[in-house]
Amino acid sequence: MQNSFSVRLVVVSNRLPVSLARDDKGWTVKAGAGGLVTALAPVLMNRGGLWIGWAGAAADADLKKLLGDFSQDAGYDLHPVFLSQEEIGDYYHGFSNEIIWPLFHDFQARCNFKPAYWRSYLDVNLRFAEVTARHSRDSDYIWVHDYHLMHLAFMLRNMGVERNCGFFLHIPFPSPDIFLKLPWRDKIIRALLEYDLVGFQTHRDRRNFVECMEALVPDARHSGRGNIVSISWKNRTIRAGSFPISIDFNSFASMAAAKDVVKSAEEIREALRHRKIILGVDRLDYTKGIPERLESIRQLFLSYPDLCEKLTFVQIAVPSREVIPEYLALKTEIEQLVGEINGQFTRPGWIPIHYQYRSLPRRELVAYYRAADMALVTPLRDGMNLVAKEYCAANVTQSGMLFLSEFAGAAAQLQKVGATLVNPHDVEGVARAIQRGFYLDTRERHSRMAKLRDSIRRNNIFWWVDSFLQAAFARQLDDFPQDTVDFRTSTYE
Ligand code: GDG
Repeated sequence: MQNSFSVRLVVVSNRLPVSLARDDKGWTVKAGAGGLVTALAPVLMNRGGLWIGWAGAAADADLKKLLGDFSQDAGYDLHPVFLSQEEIGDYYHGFSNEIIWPLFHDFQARCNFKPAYWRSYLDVNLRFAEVTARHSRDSDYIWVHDYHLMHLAFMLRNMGVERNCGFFLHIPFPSPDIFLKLPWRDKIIRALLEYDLVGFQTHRDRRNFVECMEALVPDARHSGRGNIVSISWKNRTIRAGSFPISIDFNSFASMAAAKDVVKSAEEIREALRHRKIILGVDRLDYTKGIPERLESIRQLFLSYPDLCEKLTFVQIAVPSREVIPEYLALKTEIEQLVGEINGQFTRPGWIPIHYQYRSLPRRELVAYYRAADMALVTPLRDGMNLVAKEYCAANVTQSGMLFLSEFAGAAAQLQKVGATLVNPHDVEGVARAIQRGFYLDTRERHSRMAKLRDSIRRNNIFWWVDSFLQAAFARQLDDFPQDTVDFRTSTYE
């Protein structure tokens, strides 16, 4: 076993954790604000490390220098991988987002199984592996993220480069009846077995993975039943576990309590005339169930007309993958539905649905979380869903309610601690749940939200990173301040 204290961490993901912009004066680079960067940055700084990923821009001498300067400030190195326009089309939009994304979310009819996509995916995984091999050493731990890079460990091994490698899948892993439709199923399942540790969001995803493996790799044997199972294959031991991802709870809670955010939240409530606010926040993606959610809102006002003028639904849809035609079609569908429902129910001084198609600055998003009386998080399928957790963290008044799809990974953890589970396809059921929520006793609401917040506070993003790396190194680490992680009280779901 490696001594974890001497191990440097190499994170590999499709995108580097920075956002780049270019104007007449040249490039500017800003640190990414996502939960993953927040959680991994202290680990990378503490033990030294690097992050490898596509920069989101074409190769350019200025950009390389800028990333170099940025690395110095960040305290860890960033190594860009450059992709051609064709590779962005075939590997990223094609294989990753027109095959794996729909298939792994159970949308098999949306898959475009184009052989050219597969070849590009292999080429790009090889390029990532080459960059990883060049910039890492034998003793490093390589942590690869997500479905774009399932073949990275396989490529390293083929190149004769031995590294201890872990992989975490941020999206669901499908059951065999769906996975077996993938033309490259054997190669992908075997490529995943080239990792030393394979992490999933939930027990269910891990179980699906093991079932697919049983169907496709008869000489692989597995044992154990807890969070982590052992797999023996080709004289190696591979471990597969569930590690539900989370958020930086304290940062959302303290932002929600900040003066300017309290003021913005109050302004939002005032603009909506202090009616109860139901909130939806998603990337505009067909997995998020936005049309179904809008139908539930229509059903709510049809079934319970007494709630008209008492409730307002706010949907924030963040532009995403706009080059894929299906995403544009979905945008049109949503706009039509919003127009139709508003046309049906609007009264003087009250519009039932407020729809915003844009990305909000983080503080404004948190002000919406704080202002909302209820959050409607109803994906048709989701690896975890961080919006559900962020809403609870920001609900510092503990008066809000979370309605959560039973098909979100977050349901496994949050259903036991106060989330109201709904089936997003059942528009009458969702409408009924909201109506009951509207009249729910204040004390009951407080008690549920307090339990939700407590669970998310304990199982936060630092706990997640730590539990993955503990499994990787088989020991506890000391990368985080002690008050951010409490291992003894945390449980996996
Ligand atoms: C994938 C998996 C898994 C949203 N609107 C705005 C905004 N956001 C931020 C939220 C949240 C993130 O985007 C969305 O995270 P989700 O988890 O909900 O969804 P995916 O993007 O699909 O993420 C998912 C996740 O990976 C992590 O493993 O949970 O299942 O699909 O953090 O805050 N941020 C800002 N403005 C917005 O308008 N600033």
